[in-house]
Amino acid sequence: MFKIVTSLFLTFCSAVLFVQLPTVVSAAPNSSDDSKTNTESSLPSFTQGEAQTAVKTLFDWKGSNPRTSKVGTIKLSDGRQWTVPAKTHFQSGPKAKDLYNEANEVKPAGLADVDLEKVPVIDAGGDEIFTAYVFGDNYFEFYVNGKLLAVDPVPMTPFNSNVIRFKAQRPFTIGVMGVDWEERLGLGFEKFRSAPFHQGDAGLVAVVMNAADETVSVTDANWKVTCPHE
Ligand SMILES: [Ca+2]
Repeated sequence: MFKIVTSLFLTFCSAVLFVQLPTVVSAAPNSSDDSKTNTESSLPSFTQGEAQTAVKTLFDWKGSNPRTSKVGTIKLSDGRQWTVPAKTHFQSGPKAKDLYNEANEVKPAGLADVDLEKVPVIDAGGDEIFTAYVFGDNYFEFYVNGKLLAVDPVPMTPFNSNVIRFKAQRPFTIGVMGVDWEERLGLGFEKFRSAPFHQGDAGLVAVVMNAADETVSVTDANWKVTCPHE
């Protein structure tokens, strides 16, 4: 898949990306304790073997390129435990509306075929309307000022994209948690063609437009990224 955020090549971890719009002063969404994140990410952590599977099929896709979307846990050598591939809000969070999703037979030929007026506007605290187009390989959660607005409705396959409309007051911070799903839980590998242990990869691209259809933000080198596990 395409990747325009070069710092987001993931194997067995999730990542949180966030961007501060030009006049934004607030911190990264969902990471109010940045010092803890930075401290933990600077320390090595060790696991051995595959994780224990807790959820065998988070999303059942029977079309082309079906994947398992498993979730599990693995213990670290220091006694802590991680949820792998990541702790998400997939089961509890509001699902983002489909921009393109084979699983729901939503397959527009282009934006001209997308009726944005049917996409509800989520209140993120403000009056200005924005539209975000998001593609995550494989999964994303979209935040504004730390509030979860929507989650990717497809954790692994089929590859899909979404559109999210929201009202906000500038300045605000956009945050996206991206997860590259894995099939060899805890190892970062997936099954790919004939390879049972194929190294995973990841990518995420998002574009945010204002009501005048002008680009407000696009995932680029201005976005910051951290790679937490919990
Ligand atoms: Ca997805």
